[in-house]
Amino acid sequence: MPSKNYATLNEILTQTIAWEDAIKVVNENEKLIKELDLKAYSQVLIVGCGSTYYLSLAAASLFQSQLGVIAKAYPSSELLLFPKSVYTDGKILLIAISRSGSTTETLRVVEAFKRERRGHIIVITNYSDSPLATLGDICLSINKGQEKSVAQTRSFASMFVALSAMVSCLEGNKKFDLYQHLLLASGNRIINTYKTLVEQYARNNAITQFFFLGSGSCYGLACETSLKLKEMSQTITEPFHFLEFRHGPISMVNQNTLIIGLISENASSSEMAVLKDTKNFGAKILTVGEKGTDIEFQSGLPEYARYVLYLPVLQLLAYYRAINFDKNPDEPRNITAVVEFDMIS
Ligand code: F1P
Repeated sequence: MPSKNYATLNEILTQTIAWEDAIKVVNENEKLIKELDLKAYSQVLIVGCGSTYYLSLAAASLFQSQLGVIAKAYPSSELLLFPKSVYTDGKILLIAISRSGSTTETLRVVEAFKRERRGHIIVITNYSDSPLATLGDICLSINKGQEKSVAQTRSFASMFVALSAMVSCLEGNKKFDLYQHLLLASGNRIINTYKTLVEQYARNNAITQFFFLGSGSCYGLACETSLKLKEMSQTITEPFHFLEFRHGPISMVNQNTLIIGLISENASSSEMAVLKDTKNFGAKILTVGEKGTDIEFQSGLPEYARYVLYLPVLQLLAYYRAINFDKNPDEPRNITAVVEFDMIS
């Protein structure tokens, strides 16, 4: 058992309160969201840095597959340093995501986008009083997702729920609050049911390298949950798209490898086949998904509404790994909660 009362643990365990807040905030902004005419945009760009870039990856996949718009994710810095490789003619919908609302790259991107009148801006943040929050045509600020810890856990999940609810709202015919009860109850149940299992994996010192596999929206979530493990415990870990793993990375697999598979609904047989290959090379496997997996959601929710359920247990894996190595999960080495700097040009 952890000897100290770390904020990270509390933030992971209580995160469904922040999910609920996210749904409330989207409901409050429903009219403005519904006024957006997606057909009017040449593309939807979703940007952030670090965790919020990975959130953008998951969200872009969700936007394009659910709403049929061209949606792309970029790290904010790419729009600043290589704008021509990103921007297209025509009106753009920019979704800027930042827990703090103060990250320099994201702020500069939004300011330039506004100045150049490229289209409309939606801001997603956890701080309604941040500089970024004032720059959006729509601002979804989920204040209950705020954290004391450096690594994003409940903040990330809360902003992801907001994006999922926004997709629902833009689809027009569904209201995300229909799913609210099931989603929150499933989140709490999954945490309680599986926290001991993930703690066992985290404390297994025979495992020295972790790979997170995910495709579609699960790729962004695989990147994020791998980042959690890296940040909190400095463990060797990388994310990959499922089938990409066979094209080289599988060479890394040995008896000390854990492969974590974020199993999707439609591609599960291909995903399971990749995992079987890695098992033949000695890897241990931990699968997460709606059913037929080691960690089962059993939520009954449509896939687009339940992606957030992958997060809490995999965040806990990172937390317990940090504890196992006697590291402070609240303050990972070498990083700060916000990266602010003077831009050179
Ligand atoms: C982005 C971010 C965090 C990360 C790190 C530095 O912050 O990359 O994801 O944990 O500590 O900043 P934000 O723009 O989402 O506030």
